Amino acid sequence: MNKIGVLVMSYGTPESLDQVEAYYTHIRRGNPPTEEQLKELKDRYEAIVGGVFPLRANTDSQVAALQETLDRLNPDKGLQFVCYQGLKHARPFIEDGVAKMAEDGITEAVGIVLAPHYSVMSVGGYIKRAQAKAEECGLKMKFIESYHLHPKLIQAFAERVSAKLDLFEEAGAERSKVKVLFSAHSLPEKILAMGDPYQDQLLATSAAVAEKAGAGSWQFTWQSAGRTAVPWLGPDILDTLRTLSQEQVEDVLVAPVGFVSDHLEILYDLDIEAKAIAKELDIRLERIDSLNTDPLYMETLSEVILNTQAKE
Ligand code: FEC
Repeated sequence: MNKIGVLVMSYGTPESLDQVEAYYTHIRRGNPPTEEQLKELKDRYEAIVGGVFPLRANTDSQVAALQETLDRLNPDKGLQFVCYQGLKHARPFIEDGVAKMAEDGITEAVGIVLAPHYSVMSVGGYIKRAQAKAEECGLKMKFIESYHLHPKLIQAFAERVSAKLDLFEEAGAERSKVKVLFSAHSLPEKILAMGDPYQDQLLATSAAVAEKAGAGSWQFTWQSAGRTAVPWLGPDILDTLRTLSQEQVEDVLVAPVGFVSDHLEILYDLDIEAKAIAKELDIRLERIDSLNTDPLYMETLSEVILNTQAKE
């Protein structure tokens, strides 16, 4: 049977607290963090890790669920799609995943990132590394750059927004007055001058989800900006909450559409940090559930992967 490799790429996370330093050093392109920076990051992990680092387990589950969905949806029974993991900042690294495919005799593969929106600084970086390794291994690879408006992805996010709006209503809030705050990981501001599509794609996803979910009032905000000297895209969610409080907004639903699973940037930056600020401001802040292995998300990924073959 003909096999097509699927390189499923994700951010990666440490597997234990003593791996945090190496992980952080990798994110910082080989520059080790200061003691203070390391402690600050370890403290954040300690606040969310219940024995296992959530992103580790979630990426495993997503890849397993994607494999099952591909097996089910693939109409060509003479062709098998085989998933491999390739992580940006932890093992198995992107290069390890590509090398493993080559070792297993795979000659053609598709690369996809567990992040729906393209930026040269995010998905572009994953693709560049996978492509370089694929060339070295003599593997032919195609890449999916974004899937931010796939109808099933929009449906999955919209169902989550709508379910949480129902809860606000049950608690006595006026549905149309709940502010839906779409969010995504910030990036350095310089991407705008580079004509990067990241911001526009995120706004397009937000508008489509808001429309489908019938959200009366929504806006977009950034979150999780890096701790570096360069300016990052804003406003940050913490500032946005302060502004909303001044505008007498009492109910806020955050929908982090730039992320697809539970991890530090959701479980700490939103569930702990943003919630604490909201509490101070007397705002009721809720968050939509993450997609994780939502069948609609798995079908989104499968359909875009299968489509790469149909176009030939
Ligand atoms: O749960 C976990 O262990 C990992 C959570 C995690 C995800 C994630 C996703 C994205 N990042 C993106 C961009 C940057 C840029 C820098 C940067 C730094 C960090 C640090 C940690 C971290 N990121 Fe991350 N990111 C996650 C975790 N990220 C930890 C280092 C400490 C800190 O700044 O908080 C800055 C690098 C530099 O110093 O130059 C840029 C983007 C995404 C969303 C797309 C994707 O998933 O790839 C963009 C999850």
